[in-house]
Amino acid sequence: MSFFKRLKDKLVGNPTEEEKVVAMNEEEATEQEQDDVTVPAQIEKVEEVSVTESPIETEIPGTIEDQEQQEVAIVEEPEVEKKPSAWSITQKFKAGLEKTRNSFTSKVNDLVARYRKVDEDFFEELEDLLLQADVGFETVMELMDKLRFEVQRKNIKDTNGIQAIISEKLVEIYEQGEEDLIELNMQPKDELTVILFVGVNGVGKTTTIGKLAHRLKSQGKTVVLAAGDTFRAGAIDQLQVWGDRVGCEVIKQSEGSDPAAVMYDAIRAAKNRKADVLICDTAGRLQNKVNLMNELEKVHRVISREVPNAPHEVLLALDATTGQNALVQAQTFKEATNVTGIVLTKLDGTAKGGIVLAIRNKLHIPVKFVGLGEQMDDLQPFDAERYVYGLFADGLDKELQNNED
Ligand SMILES: Nc1nc2c(ncn2[C@@H]2O[C@H](COP(=O)(O)OP(=O)(O)OP(=O)(O)O)[C@@H](O)[C@H]2O)c(=O)[nH]1
Ligand SMILES: [Mg+2]
Repeated sequence: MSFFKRLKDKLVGNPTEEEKVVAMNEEEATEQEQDDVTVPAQIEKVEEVSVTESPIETEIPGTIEDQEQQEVAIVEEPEVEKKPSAWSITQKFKAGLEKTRNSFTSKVNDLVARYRKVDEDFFEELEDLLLQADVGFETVMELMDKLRFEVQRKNIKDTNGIQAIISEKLVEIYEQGEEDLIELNMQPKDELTVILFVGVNGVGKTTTIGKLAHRLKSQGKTVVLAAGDTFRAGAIDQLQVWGDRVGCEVIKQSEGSDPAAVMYDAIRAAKNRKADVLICDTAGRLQNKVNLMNELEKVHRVISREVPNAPHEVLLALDATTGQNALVQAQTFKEATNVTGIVLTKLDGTAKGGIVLAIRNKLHIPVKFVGLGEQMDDLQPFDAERYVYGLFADGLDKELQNNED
């Protein structure tokens, strides 16, 4: 099967007529929320959209109310599995990667227009652009080798369509091997799965816990949250707000208490309630790094003593907007705990979304989820095809149309 056929199947899926209507309604709702964005339901109709204001920088009046209404609706029907259509998930990646696309892809387009012919100078400039987008040195080198080889093999002379080849090769690089690790390591039915979140302060741990709890709840799971950040004032309340919003019980003690004791309580409570998943929040800031790492070790120890083989996931939250610094943080945490996956938050807030590829290549820890915005359903499992589509949406729309079967 050709790359584009595969890509199209993945991005658009095979929606039933009913799903198409649902997708269109969802997209209309999004349009109303975002006001200035047009999101057509059919790939053939995708047009260039106007620049959306970033949710980080702007508060749209009414958004909070709208959000609350949506949340109430979700809390009322927790048992119903609302499976979003493939295309609506694709659109989330497209929206979340808008900053990167506007910065990186417009430069690539500019390059293509200036060069027309593929030659060594073109490759060198492209290499620079990829490095600027934080893709990471090794990945860029690997990609450039693949591109040169492909261009030679297919005897490609002009730069038209080079975005499509870059997309294909990026997916190829990302998908080498570790695909299966993206799924969360969930325990069989009737057994408790424990997920521990770690990361420095402000990266988005607590917010991501809320979003993940919402995600798991909408899959019909019972989720309990453990307020393990007893250090920062307000952290416990923040988790409680998420618990109320999503409809999950939050196990907590007073500020300043021992986080390991909170975990102990939370595990007992989760077992008593026959919960499917316990998600544990932790502090991102302590007096010093040694304290932070010691605390994590202790928390880890208590969890694994109470539940065999737990924690089943240790998810490290990294803030995509911190660029290469995120890689340094990851190294530190990797040394202190057995990190099983990364959640890359705030991908929507950076123009250097290439960091996903650098993390994968440098750390060999799978990026399990990406944060594409601040709404409850803006946490998505990482998906190389959708990510690449987010980078090159406009160029790829044309290719996908040309490859109609
Ligand atoms: N735009 C955007 N903002 C996000 C995302 N994830 C988290 N945030 C925001 O990042 C800020 C910090 O998030 P928190 O969840 O409080 O971070 P934390 O890691 O728990 O921080 P500490 O509790 O201080 O350790 C909040 O304003 C979130 O709304 C995301 O994917 N996109
Ligand atoms: Mg927090």
